[in-house]
Amino acid sequence: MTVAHDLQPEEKKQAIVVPGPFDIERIRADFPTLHEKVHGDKTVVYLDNAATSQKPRIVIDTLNHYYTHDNSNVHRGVHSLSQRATFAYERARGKVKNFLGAESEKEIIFTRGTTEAINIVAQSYGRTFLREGDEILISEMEHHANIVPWQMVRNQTGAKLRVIPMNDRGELLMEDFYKLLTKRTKIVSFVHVSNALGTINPAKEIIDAAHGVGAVVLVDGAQAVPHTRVDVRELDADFYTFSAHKVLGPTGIGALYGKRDLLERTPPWQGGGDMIDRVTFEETTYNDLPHKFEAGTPHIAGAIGLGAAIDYMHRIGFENVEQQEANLLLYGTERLSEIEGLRIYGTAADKAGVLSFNVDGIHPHDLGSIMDMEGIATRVGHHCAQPVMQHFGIPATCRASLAFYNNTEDMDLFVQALYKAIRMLK
Ligand code: 7TS
Repeated sequence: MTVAHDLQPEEKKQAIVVPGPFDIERIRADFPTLHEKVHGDKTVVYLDNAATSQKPRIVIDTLNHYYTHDNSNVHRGVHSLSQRATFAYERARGKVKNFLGAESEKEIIFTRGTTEAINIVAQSYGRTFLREGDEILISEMEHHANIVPWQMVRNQTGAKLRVIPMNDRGELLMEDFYKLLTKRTKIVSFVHVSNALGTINPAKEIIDAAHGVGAVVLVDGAQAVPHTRVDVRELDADFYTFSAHKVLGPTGIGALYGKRDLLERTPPWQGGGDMIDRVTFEETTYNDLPHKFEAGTPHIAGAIGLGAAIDYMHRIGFENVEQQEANLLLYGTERLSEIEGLRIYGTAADKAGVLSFNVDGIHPHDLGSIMDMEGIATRVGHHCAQPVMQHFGIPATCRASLAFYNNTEDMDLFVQALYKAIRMLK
């Protein structure tokens, strides 16, 4: 029986929130950090959402509630607090399952984030099944988290790493993809939405083609799930990964989705508590899915906080998220295009809310620092996608990345600060 005391704060609130039309100011009021001041009296204009999102009050309250009322270890206590913690943790898994459109909770592994999820697949699935001469296919626009783990497993197994090139708009060259895809291709691992360019890749087409040659497909969804509804069964992805902190949740938690039969066939990654069935000094048998892949005490509060974040995203609604971000992207692109000597990197036909750019003769770090003095939070650097920078022959870009809680005023303040920085630096 659920008593009122057991309710997580997001559920109490859910009971009284009536979904209404998209009211940006009311939404912004839910995010305390959007009202923070920096450099004295400058209110933060947060345009670094691809690095991490801000957190709504309900997520912060949920973490607080868990540590205040339910804190205990999961899966091992007969006592009430442990049962409450286990209930909340496993319920969060159910929310992730629904969020991704998975068939079963057994297919949802909690990880530290996208990076850990990809490493698990590379080291457990990849290292077990790859043979010398097999090929792993990734793309030119991958985050380092979807490059380095494959290089490591390549070195361990003798497999080869192949790369799908892109054009100067930041679109994958699909003709080259089809040429690279052969019977030797065993794993295709690609980014759903590029963090450095904003490109939305044709995921379904890539997955279907990869399945045509018998390859297994991992999709790095770190930049997709904050902006669009994802359905892993519709996509037919074999593995799908994301990080909670980019979609309103806490850091240190994320998820790996894997098709059940694949996860069943894949050996565990780490050994320890929770992932075992029976242990003797001679041998160990492993726990059922998903626990087989969750050795040790997990980030319990983080998972519950992610559940609250998912509930919040559902209340906003992905139609609203997509509409708001598309409007801001269009507006931002137009305003930036008016600036002399400014080049936008990433102009794909299908694009998410990322504006990566440079201004002739100015180092992006200088732009970023001066804009910060005005309260504008952008990202400067290679965005952990150095091959993208190499493609364009540049060391870095300045990147403004959007979320549904940004508004037109944010874009105006950003562009105004950019003009000021250019005047100072030219
Ligand atoms: N994949 C993509 C596409 C990403 O954008 C990121 C993080 C990761 C993987 C790694 O995620 P993590 O949560 O495991 O660290 N991207 C960025 C970024 O664009 N700026 O900072 C982090």
